[in-house]
Amino acid sequence: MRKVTTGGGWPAIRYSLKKARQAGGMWRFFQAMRSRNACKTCALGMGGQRGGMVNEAGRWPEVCKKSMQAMVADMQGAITPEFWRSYSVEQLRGLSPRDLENCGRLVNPVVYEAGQGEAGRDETGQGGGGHYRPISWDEAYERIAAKLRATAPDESFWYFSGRSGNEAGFLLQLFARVYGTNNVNNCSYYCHQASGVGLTSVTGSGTATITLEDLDSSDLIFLIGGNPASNHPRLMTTLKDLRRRGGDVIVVNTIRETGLVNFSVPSDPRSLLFGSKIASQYVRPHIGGDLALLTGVAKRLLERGEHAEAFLGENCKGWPELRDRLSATTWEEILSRSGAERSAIDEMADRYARAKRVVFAWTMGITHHAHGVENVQAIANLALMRGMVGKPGAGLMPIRGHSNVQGIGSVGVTPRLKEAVFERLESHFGLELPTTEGRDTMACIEGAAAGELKMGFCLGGNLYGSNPDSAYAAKALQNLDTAVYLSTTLNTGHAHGTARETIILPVLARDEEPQATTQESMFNFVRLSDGGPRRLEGPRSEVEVIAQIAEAALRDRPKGDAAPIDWASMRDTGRIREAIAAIVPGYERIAEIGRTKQEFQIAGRTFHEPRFATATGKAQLHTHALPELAGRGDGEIRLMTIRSEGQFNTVVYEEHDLYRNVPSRDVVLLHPQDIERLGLKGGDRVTVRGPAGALGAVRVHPFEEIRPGNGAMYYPEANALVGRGVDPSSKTPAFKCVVVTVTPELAIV
Ligand SMILES: Nc1nc2c(c(=O)[nH]1)N[C@H]1C(S)=C(S)[C@@H](COP(=O)(O)OP(=O)(O)OC[C@H]3O[C@@H](n4cnc5c(=O)[nH]c(N)nc54)[C@H](O)[C@@H]3O)O[C@H]1N2
Ligand SMILES: Nc1nc2c(c(=O)[nH]1)N[C@H]1C(S)=C(S)[C@@H](COP(=O)(O)OP(=O)(O)OC[C@H]3O[C@@H](n4cnc5c(=O)[nH]c(N)nc54)[C@H](O)[C@@H]3O)O[C@H]1N2
Ligand SMILES: [Mo]
Repeated sequence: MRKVTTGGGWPAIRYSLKKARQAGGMWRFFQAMRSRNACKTCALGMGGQRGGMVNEAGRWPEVCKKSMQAMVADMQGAITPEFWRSYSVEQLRGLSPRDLENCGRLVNPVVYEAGQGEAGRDETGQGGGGHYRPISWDEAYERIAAKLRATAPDESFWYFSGRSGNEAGFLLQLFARVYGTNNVNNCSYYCHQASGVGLTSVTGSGTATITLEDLDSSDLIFLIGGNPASNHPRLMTTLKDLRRRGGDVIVVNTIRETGLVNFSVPSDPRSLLFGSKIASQYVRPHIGGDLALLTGVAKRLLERGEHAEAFLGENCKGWPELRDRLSATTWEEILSRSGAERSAIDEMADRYARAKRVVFAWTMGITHHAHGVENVQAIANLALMRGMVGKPGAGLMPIRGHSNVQGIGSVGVTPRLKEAVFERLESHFGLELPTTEGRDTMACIEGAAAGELKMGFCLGGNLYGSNPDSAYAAKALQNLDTAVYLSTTLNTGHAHGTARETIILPVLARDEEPQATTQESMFNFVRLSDGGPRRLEGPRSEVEVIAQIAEAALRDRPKGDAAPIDWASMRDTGRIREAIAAIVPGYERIAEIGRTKQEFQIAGRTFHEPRFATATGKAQLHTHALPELAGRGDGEIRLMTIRSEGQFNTVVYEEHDLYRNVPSRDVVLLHPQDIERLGLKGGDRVTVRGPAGALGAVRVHPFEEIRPGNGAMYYPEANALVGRGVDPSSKTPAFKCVVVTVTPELAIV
């Protein structure tokens, strides 16, 4: 395979053309890509009323490979009734994520009843030769409603991915609470929850403090623990422009990612031909070493007196404590717990001290740790030390994952509602809502495993595939009486995350919805998706399905207890938006958006002045103890689980990882020094053992780009290894820090 030395570029363009052909021709495909709908993949924000492939600043064309992949997947043909007869659940379990996605679009409600008179089931009634079988919508609704009526509300849980619109998210959480539970959560608990918790503890608001335009006037961006060249390629245009303006990009990443060194922006001829340099400085700490590294940069600024003493005194709380802690922390501790060189830390501090408007951006390399919240707070400390939060062109920017994960959180898909939202929900609808604690995502899986939960309801996503400890997750979900999935395509969750009764309901993608829906970008910008013509007969609108189930399930509630909500009227997304406007602070303008088409910035979240959303109006600094690096024992490797650019989360589109030059996914990426240390050779078959289990027949792939001592494997496959330990503050698993051993497989003679 030819070595790829730049991200993006011609391979990305060739790929677009190939995808267009698969989608039934260029015209059909680009019509779909250009429709007025928010892009389906990441939350950088694209599309909406300005048309597809246009960003919030009006720039066009902004495309990326994965948005094309997602579009082509939605443009597939239907899964036929014949398919369900041919493939048993057992056979579906043998299919790869890619095969399952390629089965086509779900168009019929289907039910699987584990062990119903089938041979081969085990003693728990699972497995065997059972098949999903198509049922009518009416039967599906009645079955679900009957199960809900028979289940105690707190024995149910409700998981949401970040793909659905605000309307479906709001409606389903409302139904779950009226039904009687706060076991409502979203994929954020496995993603950016540490950012939300960390930012709230600093500014009083859990999202980015800047808008997209702010990036265009900044002169330094820190890019920490993320690989936007693959995962948020549109950000690369911004980084390229910043470098052309003479600004700096400091990348902090355990892997030297090709596209963060050099990237060819497809829509820019000069960049496409010659490539654009991205990183001005590239620092590679050990996995989990960021907290110590960031503390080191802060200490250096303090030692040189380059911090903004007046800003810290006027606009922040906790500076004396942080100053004392930085002084007391030794350089020895900082270097040994980060793995960074002193010279690199000094250079970072120098560049930072020279810059005038600085943005700090980060992703999963920061949040997927047992100290994820502390990582985020350390980033905020560093930014506040030079007054870089609370002015234009500077601030804090978690680069979000799913296209509407932030909106789902805003409209109430969290176990605990913000006080204002709780009160307004009650008064707007005249309800009394449950005040129980509500479970986060991992607590739901553990509750299911313990038999405390009986019913799971998932709006999109792949709870099984995204979960650490796959074997445990499968057992937990299989321990449920009923699982309901609202999905567009098949995934491993439908095969392994089966309950005694599993029902899949096929839903429309947002660009097929008969009514408009809304999504919130990571910059707190709400956009309107027009929807569009349905591609296939069968799937239904998410809001319609939710409203029907709510109506059926609550129909027989005794009067006085039943909520006075007219569920049938809630099929109208405009009605739902009126409720959101009345209930969610900052969302008032959503009431009119269907009519005016005026997309808007959510009030109260962007900080261009140093007045924050905390009780005192000041930002809060935090102090931390520096964690020891994990996995330093003999024969141990500190392992991160990561994405390739040819996948979107648990959906794998391509076997090879183009930018990292890795031909297949069944590999462990190790530095040649570690391969030698462990007595292995490139290409060896090995067993990798982690806290949750072992994976066999893994191939050793020599990978110079990773910092020695650390390894990488692909998610979701590697979830067989990842343990269930979570960050105590954000409940996020340490997906990026799994201590493993790698041992050769004995050749079978
Ligand atoms: N193509 C594509 N795009 C996507 C997705 C996808 O699956 N495919 N998923 C979407 C979603 S939901 C999300 S959340 C985002 C995820 O976007 P990213 O966070 O960029 O994705 P990951 O693959 O999890 O990569 C984490 C990066 O962090 C680095 N890293 C790992 N551990 C550490 C560490 O301890 N310290 C530092 N400094 N670096 C570390 C890795 O080398 C890697 O470059 O992408 C979104 N966009
Ligand atoms: N080991 C490890 N585990 C991880 C991670 C990691 O880096 N390492 N990353 C974590 C992260 S950041 C995340 S966000 C989670 C991802 O967790 P999830 O969001 O739960 O998973 P996805 O794979 O994005 O879900 C894909 C499915 O969503 C459905 N879908 C697609 N579009 C729609 C739609 O419009 N409506 C509906 N109803 N369904 C739709 C399709 O059926 C598709 O199969 O995984 C987490 N797990
Ligand atoms: Mo994510």
